[in-house]
Amino acid sequence: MAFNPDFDLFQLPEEYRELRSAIRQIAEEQIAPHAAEVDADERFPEEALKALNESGFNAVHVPDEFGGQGADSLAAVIVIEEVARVCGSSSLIPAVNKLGTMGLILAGSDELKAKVLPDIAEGGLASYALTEREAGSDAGGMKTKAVRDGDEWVLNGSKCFITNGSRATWVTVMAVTDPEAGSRGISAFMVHKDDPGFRVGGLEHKLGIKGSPTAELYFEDCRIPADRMIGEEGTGFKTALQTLDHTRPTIGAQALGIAQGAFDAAVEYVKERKQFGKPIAAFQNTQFTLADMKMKIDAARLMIYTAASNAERGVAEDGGKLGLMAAGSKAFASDIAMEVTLDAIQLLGGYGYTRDFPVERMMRDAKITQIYEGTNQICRMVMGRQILT
Ligand code: COS
Repeated sequence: MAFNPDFDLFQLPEEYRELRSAIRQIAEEQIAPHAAEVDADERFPEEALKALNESGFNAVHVPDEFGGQGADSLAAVIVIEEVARVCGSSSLIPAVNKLGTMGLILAGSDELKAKVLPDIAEGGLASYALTEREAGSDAGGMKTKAVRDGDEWVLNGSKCFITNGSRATWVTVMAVTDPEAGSRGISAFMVHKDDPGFRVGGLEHKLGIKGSPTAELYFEDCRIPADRMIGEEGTGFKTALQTLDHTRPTIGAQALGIAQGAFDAAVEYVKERKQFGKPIAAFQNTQFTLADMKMKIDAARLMIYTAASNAERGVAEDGGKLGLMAAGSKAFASDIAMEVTLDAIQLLGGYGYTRDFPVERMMRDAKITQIYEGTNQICRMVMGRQILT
């Protein structure tokens, strides 16, 4: 019993339903067949990249004047959800392309947008470099510095846990430009992979999302032209947090897709698997578990679509209510993705624990969604602050 948008959700306009069916077909035909191997071999999902690039689903959020499709946030989360339903690693292609360009779209000059965004629309990847070894949840504690030298900025430092970082053409990098000014002394830059002094370091060996490289990035006297700064000097931390207000729902969508994929696999399995002389679907325990899984998935979907739509509705940014639902939908969807994938494994019993079925991969992929783009504890903190203001 796969998710049926015709009766599982308030009716979305026709264009979104058509979009879902188009991306679902690509995901099932061109991405799903490679998902297990991508995970087992810890290799980049080249087939997914090609399929997404050829169909234009790689970065639907890029505005049309910069070569993209100008799709809204709801369309972007539907694309990510449908790819994640078959392959969590591959869903990070559209998700991180948005994360790595959102700051630029929100706060950058048209000249800088014209330089970067067409590259991403045409198939290059983008990344977002905020986190450092000693600055994770406390993102404002970063040490990477940028010093002005004539018409250039010179960056020194390193970033870690950068999703798709080793494959990115363009990276949004946050760096300290005024060490005395706290979070108001952080600025954001667009760094190109060929900029002198930019180097990709080691890759992490991870529990899940093994097809998506998680890289260290080094900046060693990395020189970039002054016009690569996003917005004004000192606004980089705000841009970074505003970005997350727009992109946490995309991680929620990734979690949602993974949960839906595990649910679909479990439903299929329980109808086939016989014990005590009948399909295990006939047992009330199975039915109650499936009912609980479905309630959680459907609730998460409503939250994510609402959070995504808020961006288009002009819900206040700059620390306003946009972040409340964004953080909440991400935390909720990732928590239920963990629960649902574990339930799916339990329903499949011993087989669920093997690589012969996708649910163990989905459980491992789900785990990261509780951690990145703000741990769910940070998301609750963001919510708490906004509820009380
Ligand atoms: N949008 C715009 N500005 C924001 C904002 C938002 N959502 N949230 C906070 N700000 C502003 C504040 O208004 C403040 O500005 P002023 O200095 O002008 O007053 C500034 O940013 C600093 O905010 P704050 O004092 O709240 O910062 P903290 O260091 O206390 O906390 C948190 C910021 C913890 C919320 C932030 O560091 C965070 O989200 N951390 C998690 C990082 C993360 O998600 N990492 C994953 C990276 S992607 S894998």
